[in-house]
Amino acid sequence: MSLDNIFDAVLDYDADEVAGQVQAAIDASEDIHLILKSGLMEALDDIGENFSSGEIFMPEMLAAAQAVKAGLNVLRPHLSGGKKKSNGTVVLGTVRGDLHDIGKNLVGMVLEGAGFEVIDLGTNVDAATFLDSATSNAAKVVGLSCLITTTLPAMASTVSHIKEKSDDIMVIVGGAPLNQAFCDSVSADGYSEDAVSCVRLVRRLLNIADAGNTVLRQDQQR
Ligand code: B1M
Repeated sequence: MSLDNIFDAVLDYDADEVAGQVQAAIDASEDIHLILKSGLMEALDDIGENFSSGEIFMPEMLAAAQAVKAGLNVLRPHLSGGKKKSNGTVVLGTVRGDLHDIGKNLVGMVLEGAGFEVIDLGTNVDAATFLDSATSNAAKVVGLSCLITTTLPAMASTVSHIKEKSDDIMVIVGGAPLNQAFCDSVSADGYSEDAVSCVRLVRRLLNIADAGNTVLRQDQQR
């Protein structure tokens, strides 16, 4: 079954095989959400567990991330779609000290699919760079991602820097170590737990009706 093949190829750190298996799954009309969740993300969870238990080390974790990225590149057109970009601009990045970007990239793809212009600043981004980009691009929303608990303070200081300097920019946060309580404690404008709910959050903040896109529709069917 092709989802198992995707999962196995990530655990084999074989980027070409992952890309080929994702394409095969798309060609077989497999649900995009399942390809993402059961194929790519569950494999990364396994990798994380193997890292925690000392079975694998950084090079393997990095190779798995690269394999997943190869799969995401194949999925990208199906996630970001061909919608006209007219819903506004979102500046996105992973906070200072944090190099994880797969979740942030996914959020960006799905936001693009929902019609937002996404300015992706990459990883290890400092507070001033977020603010400068939002100001110069007239973005109303800045999205901060982080994956390790040690970068939660950077998340907090980035939110407060942007809030101190601007009354107009809304700052939203996300990433595995976060929750709504953290969001409230740093006075961010919103938290979402995954890419699909991030689109809903941004739409709500910008008062945009929930028109839905492919990924959102699949999510609503679950
Ligand atoms: Co890292 N790493 N890593 N790692 N890594 C984790 C996060 C870890 C849980 C693994 C483990 O120990 N089990 C652990 C963190 C533990 C902790 O914080 N307490 C960890 C560690 C410790 C580290 C290092 C410190 C290891 C070391 O050096 N000894 C190091 C840190 C480097 C640094 O950042 N300074 C490190 C490095 C790396 C690699 C570079 C090798 C690689 C990242 C490559 C890359 O991203 N380009 C890597 C990887 C791959 C992982 C795991 C295996 C996978 C992460 C991932 O991409 N998940 C991870 C274990 C795991 O997660 N199971 C692990 C898939 C991704 C889609 O999920 O990012 O959560 P996620 O995104 C989700 C949501 O969180 C949400 O939407 C996405 C889904 O739709 N979301 C948002 C994310 N951002 C959002 C923003 C939003 C809204 C929602 O609004 C703006």
